[in-house]
Amino acid sequence: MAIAAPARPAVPPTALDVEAVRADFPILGTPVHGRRLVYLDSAASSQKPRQVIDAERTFYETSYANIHRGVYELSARATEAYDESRVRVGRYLGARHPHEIIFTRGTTDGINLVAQSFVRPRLRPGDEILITALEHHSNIVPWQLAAAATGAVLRVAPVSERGELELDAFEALIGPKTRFVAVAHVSNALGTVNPVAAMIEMAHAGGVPVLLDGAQAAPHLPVDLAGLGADFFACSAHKMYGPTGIGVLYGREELLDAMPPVQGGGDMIATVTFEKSTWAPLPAKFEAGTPHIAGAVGLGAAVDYIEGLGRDAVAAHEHELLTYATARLADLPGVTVVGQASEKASVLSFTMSGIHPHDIGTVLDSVGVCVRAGHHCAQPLMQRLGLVATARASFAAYNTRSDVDALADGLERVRAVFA
Ligand code: 7TS
Repeated sequence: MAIAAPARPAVPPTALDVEAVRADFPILGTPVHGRRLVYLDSAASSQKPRQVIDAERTFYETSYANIHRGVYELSARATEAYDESRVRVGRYLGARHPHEIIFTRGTTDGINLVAQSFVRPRLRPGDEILITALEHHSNIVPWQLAAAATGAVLRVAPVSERGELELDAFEALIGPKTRFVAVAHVSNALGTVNPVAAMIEMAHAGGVPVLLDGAQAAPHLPVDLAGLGADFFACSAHKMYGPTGIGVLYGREELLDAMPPVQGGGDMIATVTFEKSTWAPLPAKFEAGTPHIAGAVGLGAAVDYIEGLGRDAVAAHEHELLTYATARLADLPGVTVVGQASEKASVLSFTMSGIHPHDIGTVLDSVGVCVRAGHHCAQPLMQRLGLVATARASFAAYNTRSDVDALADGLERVRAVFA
């Protein structure tokens, strides 16, 4: 859920039973440096609940075989589990059809697939690809590669000091040469939630298709892709309580149907001769080779897990934590919150005067608090804000107010160490 500008709140009721949620995550019982683990780096990767770990283990123990290998019962069971996950993920993201869900290695893989298969063949010298100033490198570099190969140009919509997209400037950059728009739904570095519905409408008014980088949206916000009218959406299971090595590319059926495969191999063909091959229908066309079968099963369990908690309850809980954390950090001398968008999700970036973010991260680690420090794979955004790096706390369903208190106490210690 997007949130309004934070103020110190009263303790609100939450529909989420956080202690029950925490009990689902075995790793949270593991001490770090002899301290209780306070994991505040879920934007980089979330921890995994027993339900996901068990789903993968049970799959390997009872149903594992290669898929689409037909005649024997075990392969049929594995195939069914794999296909069933696609149905669940499609429902979770609001796809019209399960075959609009392509299993990939993750967000990066999905964006590169669209860049190579959909965008690059459509680019001529002087054509434009429009992104924004707050993109992750995964939503910058694939477009630079496509532009370099074709003579196209990358255009960048500006963001304000507060870390909000300048929507008028974005709209003004959509012109007759714009061939594609690619934007983060939620910024990983600042937590800004972009007004993607309006952005898609603006792009479509100019006849331009839109890809949403959904890496930080899929775990935290209700996402309805058919309702939004997004043309493509990419996300990663590992940020959604699921396994590493698997993600999803959603594409509208008509677009995916018209796109050539980028990898050739087993499973993606209809017929092969030495003269010519023809392609399997969606989604197999884009899933060459043996896929991450157990990963897909784990991802299916992960979306079931989030839906079991209730997506609105999770979003409300994270909203409350972000509001509380923003207020706690505002009380600490020398701490500046970076990114003050009116709509934010689950990410709190900050700096401390005179102390490098890596030093903040190292001292916090010594007291069991995990945060990310660095440019967050968003170097152009850091440059825009006149920074080299920030420290970043990010929240998930298993975090609590006492995690935020541990962060604030840890920052007092950082101050004392460097005083
Ligand atoms: N896009 C966004 C918005 C992201 O946050 C990330 C990963 C990616 C793309 C790439 O995802 P991947 O799964 O393909 O690697 N973001 C982060 C982060 O914020 N810290 O570590 C990884």
